[in-house]
Amino acid sequence: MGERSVREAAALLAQARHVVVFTGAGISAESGVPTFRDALTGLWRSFDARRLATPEAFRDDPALVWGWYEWRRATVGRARPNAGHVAVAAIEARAPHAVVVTQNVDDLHERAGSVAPIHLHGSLSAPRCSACARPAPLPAEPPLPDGTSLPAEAPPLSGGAPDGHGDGRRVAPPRCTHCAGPVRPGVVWFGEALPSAALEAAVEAASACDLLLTVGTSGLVYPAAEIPRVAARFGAPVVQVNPEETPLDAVADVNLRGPAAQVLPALVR
Ligand code: BJW
Ligand code: ZN
Repeated sequence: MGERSVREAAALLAQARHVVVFTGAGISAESGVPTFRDALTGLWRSFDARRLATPEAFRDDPALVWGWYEWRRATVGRARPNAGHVAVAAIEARAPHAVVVTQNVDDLHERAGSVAPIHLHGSLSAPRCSACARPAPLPAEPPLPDGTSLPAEAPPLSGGAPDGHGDGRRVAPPRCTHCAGPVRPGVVWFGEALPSAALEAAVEAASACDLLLTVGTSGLVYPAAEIPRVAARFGAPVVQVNPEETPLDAVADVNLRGPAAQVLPALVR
């Protein structure tokens, strides 16, 4: 991460009137929330996240999928916003107009002080009935995460998941109080449409902004990955914060190669 590019990005940010901050799992990584591509730690390592995050997986094995999301909800519940989330809230407070658009299903932006971030992929804390779509209450006590605390010598699990109690992994979803259908996480799975109001608001903000800051996303999952591209197409400079190369390198005017919790605070000093 060159000093010059940090100064350049900070200057772009200071001049911008309409700012969009677009975030992905990488911004929560330093809070201890695994990124999506790293999400399968511990007990979950033998599963494929791309297969778990689908309507088909839930239909075939609701307890497996619900258990995975409950484990993730507990992980997020224990996590705290990091300096990157705090810097995003500072950017929002300073810019005349700012919109945070996140692909994350955690609530760490809100807990850092961001006002009404747009959640393109839903939320871990808004379950609903998979049959009638009515909102369902969250189970009162988030279970303790245990997938990461197992001894390293624990045998890897294969596809046929053992169930039973106390392994913190397979958890039968609650039943809807209206129709008894299985309750599902309020997130957007592969093959499902994004919430249309959220997507429209994000596209509108991106097309009207004069700076888009993209942070901690692999830029691989559509239509969310269009958001920075929309801003660029409408002529806004794009600044990217990511320790790795991504397909968005080609779209970004400034690439800041580093972790969000280090780079973002340097932009608002
Ligand atoms: C750090 C860091 C640090 C690490 N600091 N950075 C066009 C082309 C091809 C395919 C498609 C297409 N359009 C649609 C599709 C299909 C599909 C798709 O995109 N597939 C691609 C994989 C090819 N899209 C869909 O299915 C979408 N729906 C749809 O298109 O519907 C059409 C439809 C219309 C009308 C009716 C019906 C249907 C839905 C996509 C939903 C995605 N859902 C998930 C799961 C959400 C719930 C959950 O969390 O379990 O969303 S998938 C997963 O990916 C999750 C994330 O939000 C999303 C993006 O991931 P993200 O945030 O970028 O994380 P990672 O892990 O990929 O990357 C982390 C990054 O952080 C890395 O770059 C690291 O380097 C970096 N990093 N540490 C900063 N400290
Ligand atoms: Zn129902």
